[in-house]
Order: sequence, then C-alpha cells, then structure tokens
Amino acid sequence: MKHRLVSAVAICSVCLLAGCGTQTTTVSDDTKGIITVSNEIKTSKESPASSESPSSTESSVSTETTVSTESNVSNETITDIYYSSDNSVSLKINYENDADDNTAFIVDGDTEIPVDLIIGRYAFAIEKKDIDGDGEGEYLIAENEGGGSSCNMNGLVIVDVEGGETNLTRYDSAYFSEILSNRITTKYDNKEFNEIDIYIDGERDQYVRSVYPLPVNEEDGEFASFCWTDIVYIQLIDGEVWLSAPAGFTHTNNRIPHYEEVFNVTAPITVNPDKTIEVGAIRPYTSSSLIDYELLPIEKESEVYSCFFDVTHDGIGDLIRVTYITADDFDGNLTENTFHNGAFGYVKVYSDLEGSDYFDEQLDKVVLPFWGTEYAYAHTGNRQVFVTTVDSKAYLVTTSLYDGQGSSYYSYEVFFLGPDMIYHKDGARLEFETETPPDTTAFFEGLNKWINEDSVLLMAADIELDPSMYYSTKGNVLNPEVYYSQRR
Ligand SMILES: [Ca+2]
Ligand SMILES: [Ca+2]
Repeated sequence: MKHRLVSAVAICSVCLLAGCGTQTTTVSDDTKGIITVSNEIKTSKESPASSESPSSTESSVSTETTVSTESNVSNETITDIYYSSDNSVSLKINYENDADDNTAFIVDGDTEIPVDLIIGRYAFAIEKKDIDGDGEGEYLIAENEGGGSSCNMNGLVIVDVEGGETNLTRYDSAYFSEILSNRITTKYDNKEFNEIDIYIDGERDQYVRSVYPLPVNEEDGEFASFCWTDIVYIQLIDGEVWLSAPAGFTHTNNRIPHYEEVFNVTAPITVNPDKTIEVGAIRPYTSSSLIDYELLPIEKESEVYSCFFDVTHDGIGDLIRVTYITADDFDGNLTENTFHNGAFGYVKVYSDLEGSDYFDEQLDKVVLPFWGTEYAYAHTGNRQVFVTTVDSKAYLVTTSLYDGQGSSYYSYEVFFLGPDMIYHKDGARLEFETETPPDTTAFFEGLNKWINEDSVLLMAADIELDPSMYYSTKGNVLNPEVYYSQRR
C-alpha cells in the first residue's frame, strides 16, 4: 500500500507543477494498482532532437544540459532522452532543481506530447505499437518511479493519444511486486543446508530447485521470505514487454532485503487491446545458469567452432564458442579427457564481441562468458544446444533428450539473453517411462518451429546414439536436423 500511495501523490504533483494541460479524468483502482489519467496534449513547434539519435550500437540514453544564468540561483535543467528501438519516437525527461518541477514528453515527429509520468531516475524506455488494433500506434513506456544502488522500480504505462487527449493506463511497480509475491512461494524445510524450494504458481520449479540465502547472521535470524518490493524492471525488447526482477531475501529479525546471491525471474507481459495486461509464465534463473569454472592445471581448452549471432537482441553479434577439453594423461600424452567434472567441453556465449579483436587463448581471462553450458558423454552431460534465427531474431535453444534407467526426460527451452537474465520464448517438458512413451508429436512439432535451414547445431551429446557426440566445426557446420531427425 505504501508504494501505491506514493505513486498517486507523485502523479498529482507532477501534473500540477508541470502545468501539463487539463486533467479531465482520474480513475484509480486501488485493488489493482492501475491508474488511468487523461489530459490534453500540446504540439511543439520545436523540432525533435533527432540529431541526438544514437546509433544502434550506442547506449539509447543521451543527456543534454542547459544552464540558465538569468537568476542568482543556479537553475539547471538536465534532459535525458530515451529512444525507441527503431529511433522513431523518444521520451524526453527534464530534471529541474526542484524534483516537483520535472517534466516528461513523448517526442513523435514534430509533436511533443506532455505525459504525466512519475519521474524517478534512469531506466525509462519507450516503444510505439498499435495495441488496440485501430491502425494508430500507442506508446508503451517503462516508467521509473525511483532508482538507486539497490533500488529500481519500473512501472508500465500505456499512453493512448486520441482526439487531442492523452489517456494513460498505468501499472505501477507495486502492481508487479504483488504479482511476484503472490505467484512465487517458498518452502524452507531443509534448514540444515539452508535450502529453499521455489514454487511458481504452486508448482515446484524443476530447474532452480533451491537457493542458498546469505550465510545467516545470527542477529538477523533465519530466512523469512523473498521480497519483490525494491527492484522491479519493466523492459521493452523487440516490441515486447518483459517483467524481470531479482529476488530479495528478508530475515526474521531484519526485513531489509538482501540482493546478493539472488536468483532472478523473468516473465513476458501481454498487453491486450483493451489495455489490460497479463503476466505470463514466470521463469527463475540463478547465476549458475551462466558459467563459472576453472580448468585444472593439466587441462587445455580448445575452440572447435565459433560463430556470431545476436542472442542478446541489442544489434551487435555475440560470440558463441564450442570448446573441448584435453589434458595430459599420466604419461604426459595429450588425451581427450573427462577429468573436469566429466565435462567434454563447453558452449559459451560472450556478449557483443562482433567486430572486436579477441585472442582465443586469452579470451576467458579477459571477458567472462555471458552464458554457458557444459556437455559430456556421461548422462549428466547429455544435452544439446543450437542457435537459430526466427523472424530476424536469434535465439539459443537447449534440449535434453534423455532415456535412461527406464525413465525418459525430454525438454526444450528457447531463449535470448540479457544481463543476468534469460528471456524464455518457448519450451516444453515431457517425463515418461521409456517403455510406454506418450505421443511426442506435439513436443517435436513445437521444437521444429525453431529449426530452419540457417540453424546451427552447436553440439549434441546423447549417449543413446552412435556417434554419441555431434558438434559443428569451421569446415562442417551442422544443421540441428542431423541430430533431431534421429530422435523423433
Ligand atoms: Ca492503436
Ligand atoms: Ca548482442
């Protein structure tokens, strides 16, 4: 309730002090944190700051500073401009000495539309998209209610400009915090090992089985709950809206959330034509989804294949490498090995390296992989990874097709990457007794939608097949069909 109250006050003060037209309606739905505000727009004769538009390889935020010398009191306006992904529209935020005087404008061609945003710091975003299907674009804005070192609160605002009126539909950060709190629950039964089971929509998560809170400080007491109130991100990626947040831990005697050692969640947000929204499947990820390992002194990691795909969807190719590990055996001969946690090798993604010089041998010492997975002959390393491009966007696909000891586990995950986040686009899971398989047609049809002639099989380790290891090399790039056709 606290955040919601603050939000409502902030809206009023911004609107009054900004003098941003006539507020014709204010509808507040306290149960949902949705607030609709409507006000008139003005058309600016100033040209938009399109010359400030950054190229796609640069940060999409630029800052202009205007210093007025008219009065003795320093009167400095700092302007942040946030561009849409195609640079066609932007959001201009003017920061004044008195935060109550801050103003926000949508800049669309020659039109400047004042918009009653809650104006915190940083992390705004804007996209234009036809939400209601009337042929006219609405604006999706990730609004920043406030930010700091361990605090970031985004809300989602849908701005519809119609007949000279600007209608805002707002879902504030408290609205999303509440959804996360309600849909993510925990069981802390294994206190001996500080293990916490995560349940999403009542179902125990298969992949993030447990998380480890900070070593419990005796004064703090023990783990109390997850907390979603201080950091909530709304991201506009590829014209889609995503919710993401790290889990904060609170302790029984200390309710200030800790964000170290956290797991993150992401969920797609569907914006309906009537401007209602739905938060889709919530997916948790730990930092161990990324890669963290050290080779033994006798081991050597070599690249067998590399390619560039933009799996972070920021316009710059990301380096994807497939490696294998060799080691000196007891007689000093170089052998393929399974010493290193049974790993045969790795698939690793390094963000945004296309066009830059890098040195194979030194790469891991200079740049940390953004994402990675090991693979091995052993059943624990039994997995497959390919990279694919669908609708001009690159995705990583991981599958696990495993039959063993009478049980079968089939799964696939389609995702793209962001900092510490995995944005899950599609996936399915099947678990069955190998002797009595269910109809797997739907599973493979779903997977096949992501395979096309440009897809690259990075590697497939599968002990059920002979050969049990496939991977692309520079001279022989494999299509995933080479492997999956045998598994259908
Ligand atoms: Ca529309
Ligand atoms: Ca990229």
